[in-house]
Amino acid sequence: MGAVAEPGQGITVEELALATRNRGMPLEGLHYEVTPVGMHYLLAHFDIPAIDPAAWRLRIDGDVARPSQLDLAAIRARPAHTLRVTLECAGNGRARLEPRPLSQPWLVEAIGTADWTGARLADVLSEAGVKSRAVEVVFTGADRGIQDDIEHDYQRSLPLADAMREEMLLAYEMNGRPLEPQHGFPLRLIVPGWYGMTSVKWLTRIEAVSQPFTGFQQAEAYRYQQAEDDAGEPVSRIRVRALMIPPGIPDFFTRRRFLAAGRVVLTGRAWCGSAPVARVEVGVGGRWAEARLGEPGGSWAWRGWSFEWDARPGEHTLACRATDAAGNAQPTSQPWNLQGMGNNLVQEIAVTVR
Ligand SMILES: Nc1nc2c(c(=O)[nH]1)N[C@H]1C(S)=C(S)[C@@H](COP(=O)(O)O)O[C@H]1N2
Ligand SMILES: [Mo]
Repeated sequence: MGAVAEPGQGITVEELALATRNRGMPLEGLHYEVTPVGMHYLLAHFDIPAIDPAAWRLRIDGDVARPSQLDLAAIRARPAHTLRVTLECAGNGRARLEPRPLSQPWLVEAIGTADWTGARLADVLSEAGVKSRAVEVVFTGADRGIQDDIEHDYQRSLPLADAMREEMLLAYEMNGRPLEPQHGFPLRLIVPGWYGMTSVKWLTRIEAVSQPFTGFQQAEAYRYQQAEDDAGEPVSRIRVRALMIPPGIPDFFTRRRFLAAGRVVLTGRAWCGSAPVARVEVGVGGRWAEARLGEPGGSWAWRGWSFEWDARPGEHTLACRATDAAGNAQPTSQPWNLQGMGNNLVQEIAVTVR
């Protein structure tokens, strides 16, 4: 885990190959409270499995009193719950770190919000009768690959108490339609508030275990660590972040923004996985002022904000930063970590007002 680019080294062909497979949400997509499915960010470590829904089964076993195999109809037959959830990849912002961790080179676009519909994980676990010695629940996807020379199925675990929380969903619909193949068809876990890696796609198995799970994507990947020999802290909940829709019009290649002088309404959205968003500020040339918050988007989704700016001719740097109800604000300089996780550095946009 944890190769980094040489100082000044440009994006490598391997990073480019990952970036073309795993796309971000274009920032103008912040316009939509619910991200259209085709604009939602996408991340798959390995290949997108082609699953025959008629043959597919979900195995529930391990430390449970009543192991079972459920087909899709059995899961759809349970009470359906819909939650609006903002997902963000833990690697969002990675490509802005110096030195740059070599992996999927996200800038800030690894985000999206969807209405996820499915059965409650807690209902399914309760029915299975989780034994008292169980400490975690392990979720297995149908995808398999090699990372850091270790071949494995994509797997993540949750502590049992988290798995039993009422917002955890076994989702079969995204925005009212069956999941698309790339988003986890036919069934995925949705873990509101946590970075995306926990929301295991293409679920095939849910296993209650009596020892903490030590698979690659749990024990090696997704840790805030400073060096290879640093065990680090596990990555879990989404750190507070605000993003702005880049105003005006872009230059095709540089993406620099151009706009006419006068009153401009800057808008964007802000979210946090551990506490509600309490405030958003907008910075113009380093001077910060309060933005107006829109209606809360529910417990797990982003919240809109807006700010009126009297744009004067010249070159400007616009920024936005959010603070959560626990007082955590986005940093203006980012502490580095080896895997490039949880970088919620404030977004800056260079604009020319003419
Ligand atoms: N089975 C499986 N589940 C997975 C992944 C994966 O590679 N395999 N990637 C995870 C990561 S890192 C993220 S950020 C989210 C992305 O979900 P999305 O592509 O639907 O936006 O899926 C998670 N679930
Ligand atoms: Mo991710």
